[in-house]
Amino acid sequence: MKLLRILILAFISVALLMGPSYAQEFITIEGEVTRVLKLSIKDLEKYPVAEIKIKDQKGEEHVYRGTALSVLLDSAGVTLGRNLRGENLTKYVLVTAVDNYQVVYSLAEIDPEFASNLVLLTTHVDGKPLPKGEGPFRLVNQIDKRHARWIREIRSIKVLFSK
Ligand SMILES: Nc1nc2c(c(=O)[nH]1)N[C@H]1C(S)=C(S)[C@@H](COP(=O)(O)O)O[C@H]1N2
Ligand SMILES: [Mo]
Repeated sequence: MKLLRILILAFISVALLMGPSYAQEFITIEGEVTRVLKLSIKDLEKYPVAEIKIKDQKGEEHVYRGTALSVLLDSAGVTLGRNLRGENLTKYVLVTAVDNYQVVYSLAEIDPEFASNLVLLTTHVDGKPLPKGEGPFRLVNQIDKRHARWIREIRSIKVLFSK
């Protein structure tokens, strides 16, 4: 009986250490980039951390942690900052999830030199990895009052020209 208890405890500990099992473990950043990025949660740890403390749709406050999307796009060579002008301003970011849900952001609303919005590629909420069905990656942003663009289970992030 004691052995069984130890086995069950060991199993639970291993399951907790492994974290949630996701439908997809990585995302790609592609399209109008100079370098395609394929990122897992581990890869994202190499980038600077940013947090947003914000209410969810139910009005409950949470701390979302991840990396600013602008930092990742910059690392993929996307036109931001001084290069975000002229025809580059017609580029948009198409985000696709595992369930084929899609949302669009414009580059200008992601770029901190343009907008005071923070668009965060999150991996953690309240100190824990995003739950199954939500993670490993979810976009959260400061500005939207409705959270329909807080896209869960992201599969790809594509930068595209609108013409
Ligand atoms: N992948 C994916 N993300 C999604 C959706 C979806 O259908 N699929 N629905 C969106 C909508 S319409 C809302 S309101 C929020 C709801 O977030 P919640 O489930 O955390 O409350 O998730 C958004 N993210
Ligand atoms: Mo929604």
